[in-house]
Amino acid sequence: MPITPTNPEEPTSTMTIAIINGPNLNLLGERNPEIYGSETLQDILDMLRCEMPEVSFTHFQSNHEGEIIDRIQAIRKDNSINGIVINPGAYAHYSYAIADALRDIKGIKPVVEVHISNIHAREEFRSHSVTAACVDAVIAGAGTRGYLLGAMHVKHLAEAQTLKS
Ligand code: CA2
Repeated sequence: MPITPTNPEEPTSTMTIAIINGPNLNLLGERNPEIYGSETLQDILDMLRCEMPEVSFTHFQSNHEGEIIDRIQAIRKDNSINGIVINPGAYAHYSYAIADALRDIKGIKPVVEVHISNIHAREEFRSHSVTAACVDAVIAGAGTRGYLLGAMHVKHLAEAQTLKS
């Protein structure tokens, strides 16, 4: 974690968490409020920045599998990013390629998978996540607050990792 030397007597460390959202999540807030609520991705980011002002957040959304994999690979190499909160969207249910990319970062940087809806209480195909085994924790059904819970857990794991190193 980089140390920002503001006051040499009180060094403050900057933690950066990357938020990744998969396909169709750019439509949040526009349709299906009964399942996904009425907040947009921008509302979620504003909430994260308001609730965790000590953390810096980056955001990436894509409807394309390869772009999500490229982003995960870039974060693995980027020393300024401490961990990831990812909602892989429907890719969670079948993308072995994203699962492989997440498996490659596992143990190096903390990753929490978030689903806004309770995927276990919906259609059968949604109840299995192939990416879940490749991350540190999964939060499903907590609504958009799941991103905050995920970010808090990533922060906790990243701090624990720093203490060990
Ligand atoms: O519950 C979640 O967060 C999901 O990851 C959302 C995915 C879905 O395929 C997963 O099974 C569960 C899809 C998000 C689609 O979001 C839309 C929002 C508004 C309008 C259309 C789609």
